[in-house]
Parts: sequence; structure tokens; C-alpha cells
Amino acid sequence: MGHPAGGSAALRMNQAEQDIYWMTRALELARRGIGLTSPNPAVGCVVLDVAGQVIGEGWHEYDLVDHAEVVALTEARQHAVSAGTKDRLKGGTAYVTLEPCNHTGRTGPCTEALIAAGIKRVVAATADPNPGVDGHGMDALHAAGVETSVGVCERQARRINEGFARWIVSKRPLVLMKVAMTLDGRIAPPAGVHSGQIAPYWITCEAARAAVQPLRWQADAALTGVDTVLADDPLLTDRSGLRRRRPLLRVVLDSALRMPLQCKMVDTADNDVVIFTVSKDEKRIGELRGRGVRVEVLPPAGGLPPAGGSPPAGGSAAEAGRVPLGLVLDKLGAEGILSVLTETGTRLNTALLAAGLVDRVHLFVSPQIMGSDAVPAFKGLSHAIRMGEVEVERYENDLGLCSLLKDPWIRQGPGTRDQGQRDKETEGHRSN
Ligand code: AOF
Ligand code: ZN
Repeated sequence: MGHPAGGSAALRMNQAEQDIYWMTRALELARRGIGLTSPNPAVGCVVLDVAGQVIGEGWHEYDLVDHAEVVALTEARQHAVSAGTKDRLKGGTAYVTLEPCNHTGRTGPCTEALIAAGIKRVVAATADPNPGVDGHGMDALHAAGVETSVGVCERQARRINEGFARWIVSKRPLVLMKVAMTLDGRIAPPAGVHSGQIAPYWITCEAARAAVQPLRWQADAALTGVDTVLADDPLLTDRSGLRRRRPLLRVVLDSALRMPLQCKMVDTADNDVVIFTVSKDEKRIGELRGRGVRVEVLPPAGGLPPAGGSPPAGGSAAEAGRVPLGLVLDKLGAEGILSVLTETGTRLNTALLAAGLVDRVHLFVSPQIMGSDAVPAFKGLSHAIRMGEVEVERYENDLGLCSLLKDPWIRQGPGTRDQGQRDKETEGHRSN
């Protein structure tokens, strides 16, 4: 079965240590589903028998339908049959990276499968943010006499399903903004220094650029603006080589339909390129559609017309008449897109931040200084954007800085408890 040494090391640990050990394994299993679970969450499960030996493991893949718990329970039963032993599930423990569901969707409730198998303890890393579950799964287990515990490795578990958490509640995808920039926040040299031919100008090193591929792999869509298409002619595909169940949707925001009919994205369009526009230029729309590109015409964004002087680059006045960003996210969410990686230029970077639409930023910073004539990554924000706790990576001489701006797992608004309140209610490692 490939279980980690049958868990003999874990048997010498106390229960809190064992919980972390097995949940870490369940998280590893959950990660095997990344790219294969959307629009469902990536979930992993480990089942131990009453003696603490691992007897089943599983993770969810959308096309295989079964949830992680059912996969692990099935493996445990099959293992018993092939070993000619009796079912060892009774009295066992299940570690799940997400609270088991108690509803019938494409599958029956995992809570019932666990109860029917005789599992006596269920440890979940985090509650399911799905409003249809959200605590009810653990409650159902508890009511059936199963010992429950929530919160082991919660942080790691939440990191895996940030897109799912954002989408299941707001029906909008998580927005991850990627920017490759210099130390002084520039994304291209001053005009003239770079000769303006259609070719990307690389700010960051090859290793940093390679690190963008896994970000595309983990996203359901990549989004750019037509200015970036005109400047860089990007392909915007997922070339990670990792498995994914749906092609990466390549999205271009293009108010005036300036998208060239000949560019890499149009040349390679295969039901995976969509342009959002406010232009009603039927001829242009027909030409693009004729090349296999989907064109979605939206009503232009509102906002105040600039009253003298130039408006801030990302403010609502600057966005008036352009593609409405919130509506684009609504449309993508309605298509089951859980996460969007943005790879855009000055105007869109700024507009997305100004509108408060960015959940996480991933900045690749190259140690060079271009000076104020070079093209800025952001321009005209009316307030500072502060990053939370920063994860730092190093790619040769470049830095990767990744941080949440908005935690998609924390629900805000009337009638919902915020995370601070939840933490106070349940203090640390929560058991009942
Ligand atoms: C679990 N274990 O492995 C997963 C869960 O349409 P369905 O039946 O596949 O249900 C999808 C919902 O179930 C999803 O929105 C989320 O709340 C939960 N996902 N639950 O117990 C799993 N993938
Ligand atoms: Zn389930």
C-alpha cells in the first residue's frame, strides 16, 4: 500500500504527536489531488486500526467521484480481503484534511460511511467552508458517539484549499496576483532602452520564471490584459508538465478589442482562451471567434468620469468604461473557476488592488534598480497595500515573496462569525 513504515515510529509518540504525524501524511495525500479536484477541494485521508496501524489511505479526484474518506475506507477493506484477514476498521481512527461532508452531492455523506465502518475517532484539520457542511459534519459524527477533533495542522490544510474557500462562499475565484519586478517596483525598462519588439523582456532569472509554472498549474485560470499581450505576446499556458483535469483557462481583459488576430494566444486557442470586452465591434468579435477565441461582451464599468486632472490609475474613475473586474470574477466563478492567477501590467495590477479583489500576492523581486522612468508595477494607488505574514523563497539571486492580503477562509459580514471569534470559541486544538 505504500504506507509510511506502517507507522511504527508513530506508535512511540503521544497522541498529539501522532495526530500531527498522521495529519501530515493526510496532507501529502491531499496534495496529490491538486489540479484534479477543482471545483471540489483537495482532500486526503488516512485510516488507522484500533492498534494505530495504518490500514487505508485515500485522496479525492473529481473525475473519480469518491471522496477521500470513502477511498481510504475502501482501500482498508480491500487490504483485509487480499490479506485474508477480517475488516480492521472497527474502533479505528480517521485523519481527514477537511471536515467530512454530511450531505449527499455526487456521493453520499462521508460521515455516514465513517460511522457505518465503525470508526471511533475522526480528526479533521479544518472545518469545511461549504455553508452546506461547515461544522455539521463534525456535529453528526459527535452525535453518533464518534470522538472528534478539529484543528490539527489547520494552517497547512487551509493553504491547500484557498481557492475552494473563496469560491464556495462568494462564488468568485481566489485572485493570486503574480508580479515579477525590480527592487524599485519596475516591470520593464524605460521606453527606448528596450527596443519595443514583440518579445518578453525578462526581469527575473530563469529559476524564478520556472517557479511561475506551478502557480499556473494550481490555478484554474490565468488572467492578463491586452496591453501585456501587445507588449510581451505571452502564451500563458501551464507548462509545468503536471496533471490537471481541465485546461488552464486563459483570460484577456480587452475593453476596446485590441487583441491582435495573430499572437501566440490566438494561434494556440483551443476552447481555452476567453476575451472579456465592452466593445460591440461585431466585425472584430467575429474575427476573433472565427479563430476559436471566446469573446464575452460585458456592460462597461461605472464610476465617476474624471473631473479635471488625471484620476488615480486604479481608482473607480479610471476604470469607468472599461471591463468591470468584479463582473469578470462573477462570470469565472459561475463557470466553476476557483482560482485565477493574474499576470498583468501597471493598470490592471493597480486596478485589481484598488478594488480590493486580490487575495494573495506572489512577488518575484530581482535585485536591480531601474529608476523612475521605467514602467512601474503599480501606479496611483490611493492607499498602501500591506502584506500579512510573508513566505520568502530564493531563486538564484531573485526573491519570491508570497503573502495573503485577504484570508479567504475568514468569512466577514453580517450574521457570520469571524475567525477571531471562532478561535476564541474553540481555543487552539479543538476537541469535543
Ligand atoms: C469530504 N471529502 O474528499 C471532499 C469533500 O458533489 P460532491 O458529492 O463531490 O460534494 C462536494 C462537496 O463535498 C464539496 O463542496 C465539499 O464541501 C465536500 N468535499 N468532502 O468529506 C472529500 N472532496
Ligand atoms: Zn464527503
